[in-house]
Amino acid sequence: MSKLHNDLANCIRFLSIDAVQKANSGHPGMPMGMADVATILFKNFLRFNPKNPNWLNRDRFVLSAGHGSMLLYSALYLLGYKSISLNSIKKFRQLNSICAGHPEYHPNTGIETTTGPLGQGIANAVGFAIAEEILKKKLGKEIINHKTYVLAGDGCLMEGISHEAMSLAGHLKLKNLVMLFDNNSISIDGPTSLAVSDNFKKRFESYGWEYILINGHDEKEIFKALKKIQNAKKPTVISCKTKIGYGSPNKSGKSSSHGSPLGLDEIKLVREKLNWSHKPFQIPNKIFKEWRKIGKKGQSIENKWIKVYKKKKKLIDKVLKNNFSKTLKTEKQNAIRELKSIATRKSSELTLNALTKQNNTLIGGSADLAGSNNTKTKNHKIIKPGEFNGNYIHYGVREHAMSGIMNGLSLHSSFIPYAGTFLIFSDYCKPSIRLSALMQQRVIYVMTHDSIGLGEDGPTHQPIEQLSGLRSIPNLNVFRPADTVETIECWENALKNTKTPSVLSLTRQNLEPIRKKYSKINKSSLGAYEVLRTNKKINLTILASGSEVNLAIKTSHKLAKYKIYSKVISMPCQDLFELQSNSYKKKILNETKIKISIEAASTDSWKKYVGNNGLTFGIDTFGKSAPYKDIYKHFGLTPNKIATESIKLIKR
Ligand SMILES: Cc1ncc(C[n+]2csc(CCOP(=O)(O)OP(=O)(O)O)c2C)c(N)n1
Ligand SMILES: [Mg+2]
Repeated sequence: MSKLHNDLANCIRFLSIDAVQKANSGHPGMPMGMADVATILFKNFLRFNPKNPNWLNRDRFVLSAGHGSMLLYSALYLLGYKSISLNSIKKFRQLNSICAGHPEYHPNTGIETTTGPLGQGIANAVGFAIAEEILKKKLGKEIINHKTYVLAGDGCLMEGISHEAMSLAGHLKLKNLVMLFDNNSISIDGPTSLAVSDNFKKRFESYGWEYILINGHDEKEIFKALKKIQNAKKPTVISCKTKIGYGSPNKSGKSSSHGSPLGLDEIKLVREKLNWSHKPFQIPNKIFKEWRKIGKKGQSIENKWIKVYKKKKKLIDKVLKNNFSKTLKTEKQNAIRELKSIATRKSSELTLNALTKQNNTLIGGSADLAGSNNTKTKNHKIIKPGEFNGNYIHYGVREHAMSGIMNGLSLHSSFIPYAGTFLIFSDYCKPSIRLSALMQQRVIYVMTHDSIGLGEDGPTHQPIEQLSGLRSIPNLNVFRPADTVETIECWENALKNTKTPSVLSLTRQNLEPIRKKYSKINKSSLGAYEVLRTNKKINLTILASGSEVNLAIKTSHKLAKYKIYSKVISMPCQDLFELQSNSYKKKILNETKIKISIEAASTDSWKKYVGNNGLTFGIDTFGKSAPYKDIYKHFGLTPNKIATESIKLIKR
């Protein structure tokens, strides 16, 4: 190993060691083990420009093993990214430091995605690689042609999401995707042999990946492998045999270096062993300059690129432009004219049909339920292995990877990913949905078969607690439209909220139209609004969403016969309702003392609106397998039953 290489790699090692020690928490083992690989990657291969972290054609580097965050922060600082100063490294894991415990996505900083939940970064990287291929087809390879590197550890590869994501990546032949596998055979509980005996070579090759095994501390082997994969024909994994905590006499190769400070005594020994006589956080000028030199080499490459970009700018702007409003307005007018009783999943398909007629950056998909989720329209072109001139992805039965991949598609540049599964299987997507929300990505989850209304498939398929659970995720809009007009409006909201992901909860069963008059206003954007009142003066408020709005209307009319007058509030999005002014909220909620809610799901998220004087009509047990009208009856979700209970409540 050359002295220069050792010096460069040791900068990453000691910044990581010192930051973890100062914070008195964190993970030194991985950065120490992968410093050699990272150094050669950044020095010789990765194309990037710290002066413009957003450069469209940069190589993407994803740290899937997010606990090793100090490796990323050290590299970004050393390379000259403005986002990470030495001071922020000294504040590793402290309040408001960009150097958070695990990397947190911030645009334009070099931190490409939020990682920490193991395996997510792999799916994000697959999303980046797909985005790169699609964009290359749209804009040409002088504009887009870059690699996506993902650093993943044993833990990432144990996670189910890695199997899903890598299998799809192999199938699609994502040749610009490279995994750097930190194959140190150690995780928290000890040697990975406690839990894993996979044959990695066979595993990856069976996915259609190329597998290269190297010594992750051998400068030449690392260089050779990275050089070789520059012209790969399929995704590649470079399996780097490394020593966790490399350089630590007592802790290297052991899980004790994984996730706690090495301790001052041990750090002294590491300094001796690696010949690093510098004080904590001190990088000798000469080596620092070498790192900054590496950071500068991308500038001229980007400058050349900018010249080509400028020539093609008009075309690029045109290709990446979205113009949804006019289309959605026309769709709303059509819906009012036709007033069809259709399922909201069908309403969503009609909306998508209109949206996909024009050029835009929507990328659709489904986890093997295209026909049920109604996510694929006749205008879609399918993305196939090695063929990326399409806009629809058959994700296969891989809900978790699908969601993580959508995060990658969204983070990459201009794409708006949407994809479907059954609402019940949002549980299989949840960790990635949460990250869409945390990263403020406009990812749209089309979740159909959204209640007992799906009928005979029974309780395994009928969501109960999912809506309440999803509503409790911060910065996620959960939409449950009541008819076609609301569905169009909810789609519009999902597209307009560029920093918030959305879940569209849609029915399998047909619904009668609620909104029968055209209004320019997107009423769903208020989160809740009045759809009916049976008298000027009322003594009951009925809140409902989706398929139960019609039930609420029928109940309201029934109650009027007994001279109990009410208003019906359609509440397609609780999250947006929460953002309205106090006076609007009061107008909706405080007109009557007594309120009831109706939603064929867990009543949890309605209690806050209904309060102690009211009743929540819903389902707090598991569903049933039967024709759906029988299930509604079984759970007392009928106008008669709800009216009877409401009369009792009011007369109490
Ligand atoms: C989904 C998920 N489960 C559990 C954890 C907690 N965790 C963090 S690191 C880790 C072990 C990872 O082992 P490996 O990837 O081999 O990292 P190394 O010890 O080699 O640094 C675990 C279980 C996590 N971050 N994410
Ligand atoms: Mg490991």
